[in-house]
Amino acid sequence: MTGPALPVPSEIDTPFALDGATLEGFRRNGHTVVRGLASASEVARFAPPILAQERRLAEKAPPLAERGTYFKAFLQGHNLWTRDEAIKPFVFSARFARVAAELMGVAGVRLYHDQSLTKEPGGGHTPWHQDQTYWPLDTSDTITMWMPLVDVPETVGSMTFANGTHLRGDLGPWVIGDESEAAFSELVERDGFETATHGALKAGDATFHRGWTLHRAPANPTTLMRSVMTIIWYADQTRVSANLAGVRAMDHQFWLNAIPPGEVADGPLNPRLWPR
Ligand SMILES: O=C(O)CCC(=O)C(=O)O
Repeated sequence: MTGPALPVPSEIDTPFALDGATLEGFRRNGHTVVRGLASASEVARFAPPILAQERRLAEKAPPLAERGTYFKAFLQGHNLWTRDEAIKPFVFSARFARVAAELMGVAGVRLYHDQSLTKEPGGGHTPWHQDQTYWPLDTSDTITMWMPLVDVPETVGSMTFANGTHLRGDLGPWVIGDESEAAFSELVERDGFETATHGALKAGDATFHRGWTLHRAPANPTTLMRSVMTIIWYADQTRVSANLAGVRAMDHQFWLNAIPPGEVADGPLNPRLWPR
């Protein structure tokens, strides 16, 4: 299928060297941190258009007190690259996509979608969940980059991961909410999973986690907007899953152009971003 035109290569496409400990930690734990992945000048270039999209969402959102657990956790913007050409080189970055491929140990990756995740001042916790519950992709080679565009202090914090949960695959049917928090808290306790966080992050640092890695994030007790941009990729040549039940049906329509199950997931919103 024909995809979107790729932006003219720029600084954001230059390589970034990962060390052996990062690769090994990611394989073992299903998550890692890569500090300084985007430079200060790259954050200065891409944060303004992304934060403009975030403001648009914040203006339309009902007061926090009127929202349930899911909508208290974050404001969500999707595929911002389709809304503003200025954001496209960030989402299509060959550097980020190559890091994603190298961490997973796959030859190439395609874009699933991007997502801004803003935890507002006073925003609630993000309950335990597995991202891949939502994704109709016939692979476990899926990965999310979570990059703050502002410095995130310890008091706000980044995500907490349950080490090694990616190796167990699907841990249950729960989507993000009070039930997932209760069920997965019990599972983490029962099965003795160690939990870990990468703590405070600077703008341009990033965490990466696999689609089946169980994770959550703390509430935001500060007055800071926790502005985060995420990008999700999957291994090139991945096929659409036969399981389109529940929340997966919506993702299938939105992000995979409703490509039939069993066919290669290479829709018009899913350009191959590494290798170029
Ligand atoms: O930003 C958050 O609070 C949660 C993010 C998350 O769950 C994810 O990126 O998969």
